[in-house]
Amino acid sequence: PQRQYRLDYRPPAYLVDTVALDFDIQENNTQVTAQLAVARNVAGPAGPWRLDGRGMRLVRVAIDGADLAHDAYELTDTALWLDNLPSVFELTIVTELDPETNLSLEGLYRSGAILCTQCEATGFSRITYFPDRPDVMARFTTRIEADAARYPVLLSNGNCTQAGMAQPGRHYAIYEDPFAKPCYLFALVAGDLGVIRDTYTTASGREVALAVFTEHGNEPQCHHALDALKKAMAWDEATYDLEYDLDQFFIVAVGSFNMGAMENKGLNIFNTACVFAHPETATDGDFARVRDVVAHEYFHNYTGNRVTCRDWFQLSLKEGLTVYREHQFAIDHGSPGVTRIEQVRMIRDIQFPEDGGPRAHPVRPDSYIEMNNFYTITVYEKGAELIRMIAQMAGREAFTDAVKHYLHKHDGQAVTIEDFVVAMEETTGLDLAQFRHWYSHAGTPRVAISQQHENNTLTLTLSQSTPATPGQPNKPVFDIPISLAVFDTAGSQQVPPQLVRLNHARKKIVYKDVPEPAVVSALRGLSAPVKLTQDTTERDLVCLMAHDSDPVSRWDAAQSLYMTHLLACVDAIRADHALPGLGDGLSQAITRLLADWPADRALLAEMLTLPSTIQIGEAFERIDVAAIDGARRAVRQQIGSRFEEELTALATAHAPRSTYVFDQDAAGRRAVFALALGYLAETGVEGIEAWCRTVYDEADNMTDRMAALGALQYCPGATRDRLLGDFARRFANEPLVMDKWLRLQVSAPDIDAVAQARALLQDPAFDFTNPNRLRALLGGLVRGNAPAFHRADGAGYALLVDEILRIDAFNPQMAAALAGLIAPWQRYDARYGQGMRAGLSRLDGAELSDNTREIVASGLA
Ligand code: DPP
Ligand code: ZN
Repeated sequence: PQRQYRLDYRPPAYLVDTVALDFDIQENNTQVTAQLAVARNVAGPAGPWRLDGRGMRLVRVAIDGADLAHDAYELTDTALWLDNLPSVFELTIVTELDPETNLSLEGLYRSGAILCTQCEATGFSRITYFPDRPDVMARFTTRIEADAARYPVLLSNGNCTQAGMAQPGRHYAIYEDPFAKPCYLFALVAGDLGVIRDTYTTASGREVALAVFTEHGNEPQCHHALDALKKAMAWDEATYDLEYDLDQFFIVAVGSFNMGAMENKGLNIFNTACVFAHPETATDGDFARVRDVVAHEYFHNYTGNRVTCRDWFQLSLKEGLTVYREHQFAIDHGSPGVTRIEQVRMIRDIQFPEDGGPRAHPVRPDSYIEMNNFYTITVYEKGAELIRMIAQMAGREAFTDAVKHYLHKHDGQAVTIEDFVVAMEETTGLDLAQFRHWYSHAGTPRVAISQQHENNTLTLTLSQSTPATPGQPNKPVFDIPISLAVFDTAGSQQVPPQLVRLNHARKKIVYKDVPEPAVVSALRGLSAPVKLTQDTTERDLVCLMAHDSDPVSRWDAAQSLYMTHLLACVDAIRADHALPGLGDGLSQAITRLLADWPADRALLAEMLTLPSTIQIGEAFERIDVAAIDGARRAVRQQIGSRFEEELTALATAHAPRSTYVFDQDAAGRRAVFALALGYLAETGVEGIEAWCRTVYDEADNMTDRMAALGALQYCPGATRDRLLGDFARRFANEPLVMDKWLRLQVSAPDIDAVAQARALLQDPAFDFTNPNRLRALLGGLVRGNAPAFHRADGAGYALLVDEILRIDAFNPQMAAALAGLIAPWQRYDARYGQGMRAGLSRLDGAELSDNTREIVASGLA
């Protein structure tokens, strides 16, 4: 495996103007004929030309129509090298592939009744020999021919310009994409598909045909996605003046997909999990995710497709910006506070651990072995937070203008993150010289804020430092925007919200005429992706939780209060001491919250949710899985017992009564109900099982059903068994719902979850080639039931390693993602870390894909 370095970038040796692809789809074999109009790139290096290719058979190579003899080119496992080429020529390449046996889910493969493609990052080189790099942009024409009965639907990028019957029993379609694009955006679909259709008229009056395709029978689950697509199209026009640019925009939902979805030009291919949403089979969370992923992929049409990446080190150029746009869209279509809380939680629960572990890498990485290992939460979500910081510093209007300027300046180009930052500076007037460190350096900065208050002068001392990360021992001083406000203890604003730039190691800020006592609200809404320590008192936090003008800050104050108590409980468990009781401040705060419910019920649910076990683990040098899980459960029981009456009243007031609609208010009410039911179940209050049974039996939607089953996870017994059995029978034909069932099968605290997972994996009905199934079962075990996975005898690690080895043989992307779960062994208490490390060593001794080898090596480094 060769490590690629960002600084080794060289422009392509040859440019491809047009590509004509011809797919001849036969029973067990697809023949692809590619005709490329090629010209030497004057800016590129001299010498032979590399075309990438693997996992297929080369049938023919011809230059200007003349076949090349075998000794006129060099063929390796991963490339075709051509030399002594004219400066302008037509290249013909014929390859043969077998999509039926391709389980890697890259290139052309089968998912159920559908033949489909996945080309990002380098799947196109499994279809034909081609310079598989995003800076080679060509105009594609695609002809597909296949059996008319088996594959009545034939789709590719762009506009359909011709279709008809071919030889007896076969038909064809031709698609032309007028926009030059990199090959990673190529897509093809052939299958017997159901469809729902609609149209959208753009701001300038052009009519666009919209459609969502899926295997027959699933059409009723696709309306929400189609609706979301129209919302996204309208939002991008209203927000950024971006109008769709082709005559058609199609989404195809496939069951076997490594990612969530893919933004191929005009033909997005989605994991069914990010398309299907019907009240009976999808939860409120699923509805929101489908809406946001549909929007995300649509937004890529500009941020990604029209302006793309020069090389894969620039991935965040399109992903960070598109996630940011998706976040804005989500905020405009839901509860702004709660939507931001969910984003903050994602950063703290997933990105911070990645940034503090063996896989820490900058938002713009400097090297990689396998690009697919770098579709990470850091590139996506931290990348989006960097954009958000720029937007905060610039102001929303200036930022919007800057994005328009960037898209205009670089339309049709493959560019770099540096080009983006320059475009931001050109329009906003910001100096982002120091800010650029955020892109080049990994790690989560620590910010400390202390306050002194004398004679009505409030002095804040801010300081920063960043721990070393692998390969980057020394960190620079970052430019950190910190949102601050000051309140009095009754919640009146003393200093209005403002953005302070902490661009030195230390900085003092002085506010005059601020009467004592003052309560400082800092890093409001997570204005920068940093970890904050602040000398706030419990009284301050109780005050902010009740009065802060920003709902995210209210929630964050609650999180800090919970965290202090949780950490004390973890310490007590580790020292074998009695648990401390709920303190006065925390009790008061919860009492107040339960006496006066915020109108935004989803916010109430968030404010009553304890920090996750991962979040608690982040506070420790070494993670003690059992102590952390024990502490969190104990605190939930303390709250459940102390507030049983209030929580019962809360649940009663929010119990399901009307028919399901997915809107902010209704979803918030359901979230509060599920939360209260969970507390009561975990506390074991009288009659809870019967209540859950009633909710389950009477539910007209999946959200309430899952609320009942989620609560029953704490109540072993006949009721739980009966309802889980009913659930499995009722939804046996809905794989995505059965994924929820799989998660439930391994998440209850009282069961032998590892044995259960092993049994399910060995069930012949379990499709272990499907990533959604694997994520549900193995992800459900490792993340959803950490104490069971990390059991002392190492059986959890053994199971995971067995599965990684089995999966790596056919789907390296999936196997590598699973290996990432045990890579950060050094973050764990030795009791766990040794077993995780032993698992990595076992992997290290086996034959592995480059993907999985890279992850294992990072863990063992
Ligand atoms: N499908 C992935 C995404 O949209 C990769 N582009 O983020
Ligand atoms: Zn994306």
